[in-house]
Amino acid sequence: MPIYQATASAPVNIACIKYWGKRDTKLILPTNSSLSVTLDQDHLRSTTTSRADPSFEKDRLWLNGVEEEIKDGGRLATCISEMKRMRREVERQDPSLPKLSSYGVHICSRNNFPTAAGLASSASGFAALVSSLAALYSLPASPSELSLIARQGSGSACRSLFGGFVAWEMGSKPDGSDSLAVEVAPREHWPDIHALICVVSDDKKGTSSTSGMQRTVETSTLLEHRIRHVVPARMKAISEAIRARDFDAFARITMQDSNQFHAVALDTDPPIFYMNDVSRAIIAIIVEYNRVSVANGGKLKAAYTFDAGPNAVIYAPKENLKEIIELIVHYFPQAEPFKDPFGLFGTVGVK
Ligand code: 2P0
Repeated sequence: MPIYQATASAPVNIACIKYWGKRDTKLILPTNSSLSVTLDQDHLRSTTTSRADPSFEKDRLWLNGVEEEIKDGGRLATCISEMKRMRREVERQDPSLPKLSSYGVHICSRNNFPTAAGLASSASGFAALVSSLAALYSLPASPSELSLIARQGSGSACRSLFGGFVAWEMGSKPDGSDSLAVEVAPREHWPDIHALICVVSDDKKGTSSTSGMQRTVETSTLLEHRIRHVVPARMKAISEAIRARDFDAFARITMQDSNQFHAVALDTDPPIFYMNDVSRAIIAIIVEYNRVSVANGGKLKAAYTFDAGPNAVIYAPKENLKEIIELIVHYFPQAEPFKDPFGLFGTVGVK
């Protein structure tokens, strides 16, 4: 009996223009476009193996060794059934192919970063899941086509189908067929940009992104302004900054958009607070670091951004990273770069 099995991996991505809000919660269609950088370090990835076999009675999935329930109509079930639908189409066109779409599939996924890093794993997880099924089923699908499916697992996952600088275009069609990820620039276009992740807390976050963003959609008046009048111009401006490798503009927009995302979280009823005192201290350090540079006739040297939790991600040209880590260690003497599995220029714990 032949073995039908494939393995794929996908990295974490961190948004510069934040996704926050859905116009369709079932199809996961966003209220605004977003843009992220896919982190290319080997140590921040999900790796997923899928196997199809006629003896498998049902689809099953293990995450970090623990079996997860695949609920009917849930996000996992949707992604798996969409991939099987694409496989059926391939089998219809070439009837000599084995009917893998009718077999059960067993999926085993692992994150190589500790949950303690407090990083969202749904983005890399669903991207790796969709990539491994695409390989198993030998689908002739582009990353953008696969992003349509990963999006239905978790919105931000659609951006992890590409490396480098990636936009998730919100689209306008009710069926979501134009709400997909596109490459703005490959990683090699701007290899000088690095990301430093400051682990402020590894607690599970108080308000999940999924429920938090819908509360914002229902109650925030600021969100409407952001969607209509702010994000479209920012998407354009940051894409241009990336193409021109203009770190000053990239940094300014990234920090502005992180600030506005946290402002709409605060504008939610009841309010959502994702940052804590350590997060705000990191903002102060970066603001001052940039102020001194500009006061001396220089440009911005670093950009902070925060997702739905207190951990900071600092984007900076490589030449500034050592200085930034030294600054953080100076203000947080207990901070210690994780030695394993993170290298010095990867993650620093500032708890
Ligand atoms: C982002 N975040 O663009 C934003 C910034 C958090 C803050 O995408 O409901 O886990 O699974 O689509 O993708 C978090 O939202 O939410 C997120 P679902 P997801 O990265």
